[in-house]
Amino acid sequence: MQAPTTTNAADAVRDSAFLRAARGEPVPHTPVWFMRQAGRSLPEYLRIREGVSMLDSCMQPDLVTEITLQPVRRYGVDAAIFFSDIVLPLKAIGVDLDIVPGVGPVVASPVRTLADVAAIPDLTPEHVPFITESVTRLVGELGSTPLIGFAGAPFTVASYLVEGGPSKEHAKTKALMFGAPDVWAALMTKIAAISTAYLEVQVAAGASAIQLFDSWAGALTRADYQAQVLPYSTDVLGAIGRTGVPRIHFGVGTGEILDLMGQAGADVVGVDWRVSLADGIARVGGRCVQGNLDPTLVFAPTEVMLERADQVLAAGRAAPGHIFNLGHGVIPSTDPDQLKRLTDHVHEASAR
Ligand code: 1CP
Repeated sequence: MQAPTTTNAADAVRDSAFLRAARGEPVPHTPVWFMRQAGRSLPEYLRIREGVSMLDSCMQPDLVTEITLQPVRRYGVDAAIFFSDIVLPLKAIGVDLDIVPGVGPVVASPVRTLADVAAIPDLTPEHVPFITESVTRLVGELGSTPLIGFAGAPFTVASYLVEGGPSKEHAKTKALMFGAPDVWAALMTKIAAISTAYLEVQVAAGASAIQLFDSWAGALTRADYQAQVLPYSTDVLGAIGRTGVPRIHFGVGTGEILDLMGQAGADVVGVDWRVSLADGIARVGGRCVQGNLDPTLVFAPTEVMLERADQVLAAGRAAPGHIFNLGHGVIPSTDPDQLKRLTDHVHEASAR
């Protein structure tokens, strides 16, 4: 009896609104999920994380499974995003780093030289058995709901490695890019291989789509993005393309480079809220899009939030496929009830 159940669930996932939209196929309703839907805006998340550090929680399959499922249960979103962090693969291969509460990822010895890059090992599945276990368990628990795996794109991960922590200007990272092209190329090549291997582990264990987060790519000029960053993200997306799962490519403040991000080979391009979705669709020409309600609209009166959601839905009809999302992650002080109302509204207003 086990085999037919598994097959039915796999068929239902393949036929889900989320994966249909990512492939540009007709959908019963516009699928919706929220970047950072698991995490600090949920009281059940805060409770389960009490006394467990962020990185430890990412390495415990029971916690990863529960935290990933929490927003699916609460909101009824069309996809789960795997609970982890973009620096987790670095931790797993032995880079000395921590996620400091209220700060973010902090790296003990920032990367500056070719020797620093050479000291970073490649990632193999043996480094991350807990990822394989967590994804396998989750796919079993999720039934017909697809699981999105994710990784950081080379530029965004490089920023943490070079700066040593969160940064607004990414000045040291860009200085390395401008001034030490050999170190830059070696570092970006190394991170691209790590992100690819990390995504391959998630897909092999059953993730049915992936998102490549290049959150800080909007800090670059078009020319620098095209010459110094795009080729490495293209390598990651190309490698994952061979697995057959849809690929989403997202960054913040990327209006000026959205067309280039589309050229990196993703099936779906994430649009942040600063660009109107209509403009975003025109810029990525012919690709599916994800987005892009301003994440602060959850703090507006509900009717205002829903009116703006309707505008996003209407604009999304011009794309071959549209996945509704916020234009960046859920803000921690967000009222979960607003996200529940938003999810229900997207489903009802877009039902065809
Ligand atoms: O203790 C805590 O709760 C720490 C907060 C936290 C959480 C809940 C961090 C630290 N990471 C995460 C989980 C996480 N990170 C997820 C899974 C949850 C979900 O989406 O539902 C994901 C997808 C990420 C990805 C991530 N981490 C990105 C890309 C997405 C984005 O928001 O742009 C980035 C840039 C990071 C780095 C990071 N990790 C944590 C923080 C606070 C940050 C940002 C720090 C900065 O401003 O540079």
